[in-house]
Amino acid sequence: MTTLIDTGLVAEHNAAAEAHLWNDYDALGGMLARRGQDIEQLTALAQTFAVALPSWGVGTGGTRFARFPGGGEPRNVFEKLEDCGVIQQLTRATPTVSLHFPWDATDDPAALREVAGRFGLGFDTVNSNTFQDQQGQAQTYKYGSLTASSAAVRAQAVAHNIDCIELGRALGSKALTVWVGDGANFPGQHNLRGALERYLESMRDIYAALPADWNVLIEHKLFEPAFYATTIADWGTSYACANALGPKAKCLVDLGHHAPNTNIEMIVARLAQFGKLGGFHFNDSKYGDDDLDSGSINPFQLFLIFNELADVAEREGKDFQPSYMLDQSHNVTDPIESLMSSAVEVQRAFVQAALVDRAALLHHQQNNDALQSAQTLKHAFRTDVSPILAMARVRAGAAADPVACYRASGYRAGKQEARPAKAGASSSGIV
Ligand code: PSV
Ligand code: MN
Repeated sequence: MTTLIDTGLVAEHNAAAEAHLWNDYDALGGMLARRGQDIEQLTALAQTFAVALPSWGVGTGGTRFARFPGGGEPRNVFEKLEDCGVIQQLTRATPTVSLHFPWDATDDPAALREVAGRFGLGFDTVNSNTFQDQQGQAQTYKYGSLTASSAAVRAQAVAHNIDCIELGRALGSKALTVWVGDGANFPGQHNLRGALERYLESMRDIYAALPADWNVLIEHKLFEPAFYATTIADWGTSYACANALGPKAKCLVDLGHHAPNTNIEMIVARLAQFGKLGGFHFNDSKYGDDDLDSGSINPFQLFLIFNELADVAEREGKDFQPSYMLDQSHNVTDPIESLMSSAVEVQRAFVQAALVDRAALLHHQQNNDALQSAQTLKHAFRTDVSPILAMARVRAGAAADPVACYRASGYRAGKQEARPAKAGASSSGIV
């Protein structure tokens, strides 16, 4: 396997961190033991955690207004894989990459597989893109794609999704994520029911092209770019469509795609209860900005989501395997640093949720003890599991402190020289 950051440097970094890490780990272990929890089991659990990287996330993203490219950005899908390889090497929590077509278009999927394998990476869900026009495309998506009033536009959008399935198949993916920006900007612009009927008709054709062991994940989003009525705006519509399509259709929850204050953990519980929770795009949001770093605004919400996931896992065991992906846009940070810290934040919520004393919680709930129920959750959330996460990384050969180690490696400065920006480079971020 090719290592992108010098392993000697990682070892040196870890050796310098180790004395303090052991002190903190032992202290936390003692505290957890008093609560009847085994730190070693929690560290082993942390090592099972995996979240996929969005290929588009390693480029500097942007807002709707501007993009401020950073130096040394990846200029093609191979360079994106290289950056993802760095994140995986230093965190060991991101073993797969989620590609987006046609941004990551390739006529040689075998080469992609080979390069990814070199960096210890596999491929997660593939994403289609019918929310912008591509060069040379016959029909425009200006007025929608899977829901368009034009049959020719719908056929083009369906064909693109089927191409994505074919590519994904060659890469070893097992699911297609479909997000469409289709909708209306004006009342009366389109018939609300008619648009959803056309969406379902298009999705039936895509569904029919799924291999036997594949899923299609329907991603909802409240608004943007359709500001009046987005066709797949909420989990209810997503659920109804997944249900209408069949067992291989599930719902994907992008945390940033909800109105402020929405109870996302309840959406998670509902979708799981009815067997339709297919996956996540993790990020954070304050107002309508849907792609902030995971856990940067509301880490308690992230914890509460994982608390629901722990509840489902307890009920359903190993059959419950939703896809975990990050989906963020980085306008003011180094994307590699943001993705590493987000992966760690999601892993943190996963481990904190495992600290919840579920028997005590059930007891308090049954006794209608609202205060103690809430305290049981808060007790787990307030526990700083950083030493567990660091120990899990060090034992896996990753970095005790991924961002510090990355900064010390000079990787970005090296890439600034090796990857001079070129005009018309492939889109490496969200613009
Ligand atoms: C849309 O906002 C979204 O969340 C979808 O997942 C897209 O595929 C992704 O962002 C990239 O634009
Ligand atoms: Mn998303």
